[in-house]
Amino acid sequence: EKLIAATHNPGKAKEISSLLGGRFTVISAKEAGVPEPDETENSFIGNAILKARHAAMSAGIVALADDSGLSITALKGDPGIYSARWAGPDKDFERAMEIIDHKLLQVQVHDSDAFTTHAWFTCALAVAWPQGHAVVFEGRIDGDIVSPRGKGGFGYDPIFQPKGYDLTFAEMPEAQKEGISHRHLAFEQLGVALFD
Ligand code: ITT
Repeated sequence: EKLIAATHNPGKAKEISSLLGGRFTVISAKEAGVPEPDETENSFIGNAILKARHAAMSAGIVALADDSGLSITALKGDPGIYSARWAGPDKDFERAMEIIDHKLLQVQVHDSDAFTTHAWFTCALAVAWPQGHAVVFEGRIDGDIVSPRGKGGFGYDPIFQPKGYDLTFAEMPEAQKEGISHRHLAFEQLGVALFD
């Protein structure tokens, strides 16, 4: 069975293929000729459905989309749904992580009561059919913002240390991150609903 992975993010695409575990013939959005839609919704769930539906309706094949991001408690949930946008058009996540560091320092200095290193990753996964129907599942993992460590993964992985672990996502072997991540948790929900 064919399925479009409606993402233009190679780090995500790799994790999605691996989490699907060979169950589908995965076609990338690029291969399917699906352009990137504007993410105009104001929630992970809304944007996941928007992306999946846009891909499925334009290509005529079932599509899976992932909308995800890092929410930081001391920054009132930022960058959240703006996680990709904070890296700018050049997708410069080193810069985005510096911005986060800078903002957290400001909170630490000016509003120490609001300071905490607590953060969480969210992943909303939507599956849409060419007729427009869609379902959506969400996974979340809590952790702490730390100084960048590790070279694996993508995006904000170097500064996120999940609760109960000594390693950041970027320090973990791929399989370890894949066994606990927000994306894994969302896939677990999807698996129970659609495949089991
Ligand atoms: P698509 O919309 O094409 O899928 P995108 O990168 O724009 O790609 P999002 O709008 O969902 O996707 O942005 C999510 C951002 O959150 C992503 O660019 C990462 O920087 C970050 N992110 C999500 N999951 C992550 C993970 O597992 N590890 C590190 N960063 C992650």
